[in-house]
Amino acid sequence: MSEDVVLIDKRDGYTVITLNRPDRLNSFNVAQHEALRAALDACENDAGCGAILLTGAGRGFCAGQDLSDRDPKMLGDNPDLGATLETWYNPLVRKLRAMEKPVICAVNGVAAGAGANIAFSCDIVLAAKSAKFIQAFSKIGLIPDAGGTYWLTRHLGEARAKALAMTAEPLSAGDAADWGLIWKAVDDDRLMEEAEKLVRQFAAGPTRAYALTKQAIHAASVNSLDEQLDAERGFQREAGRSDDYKEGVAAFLEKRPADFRGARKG
Ligand code: T3D
Repeated sequence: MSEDVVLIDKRDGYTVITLNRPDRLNSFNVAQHEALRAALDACENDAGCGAILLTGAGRGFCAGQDLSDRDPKMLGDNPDLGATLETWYNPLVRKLRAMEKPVICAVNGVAAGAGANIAFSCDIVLAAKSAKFIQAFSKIGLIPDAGGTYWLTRHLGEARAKALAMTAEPLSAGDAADWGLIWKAVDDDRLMEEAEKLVRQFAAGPTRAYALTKQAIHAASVNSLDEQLDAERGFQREAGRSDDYKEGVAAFLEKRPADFRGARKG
């Protein structure tokens, strides 16, 4: 039953995962959480999957939590939102960050609440120019979650983080790119083409080097320069032991395109 709330399209070397509850702007209910988790686990364990493309069906990317599951008239007592974060949103953000394969997010329309912050948890975010990012939480008496307070503060600084979180004003895709929250805003009709070009490039690339690059960049946000130089030494030592490194150098010297094995070889 949960399959069709998330569509999984395995292509040559990569997988496209589409959140698929368009009549609810792909907001999360438990079924969609379960299906997305299973899809990401499957990608993680699939030797033929070198990269992941996450997007949404219909006119939105994701409107965060499905609020019809939080209707006070149905629930009576307030739900324990700490528990739902612990069970669903926090593991999702951690999984996207820790995934050893690049995760590209194509934000096809509005991304609100946790939907915005899940997009920011991906490695590379492209957004349609018409898309908007909305920290909708304050409108319902909540704080930004799914890493929102982290992404906004890290990428934008306190002034913009607080204003976006407390006003819940929509941020255009263009401003999100100019402010460094996402990689690029692209014309709506070119979004999927651009995203697929990128994901195909990663699928044919040195998967282990990408994983180590992610880890190194994540470590940089807490390390001193000395610590980071030491971390780079360790990561580069590992990258330098890979067949993909040998192939990359050989291809350069032989003036031909590299034929990386990447995820296909583990
Ligand atoms: O609860 C926990 O577990 C804690 C975790 C919380 C994480 C969170 O994400 S909390 C924040 C939840 N999200 C929101 O507050 C956003 C709510 N949605 C909106 O503010 C607006 O829908 C948008 C600004 C995103 C888009 O506006 P618009 O005008 O383009 O579309 P719309 O007409 O509002 O929405 C279209 C339909 O989707 C509509 O249904 P209808 O009237 O056609 O039957 C609307 O009710 C539905 N929809 C949109 N967002 C949600 C939703 N239904 C349930 N939950 C939603 N989040």
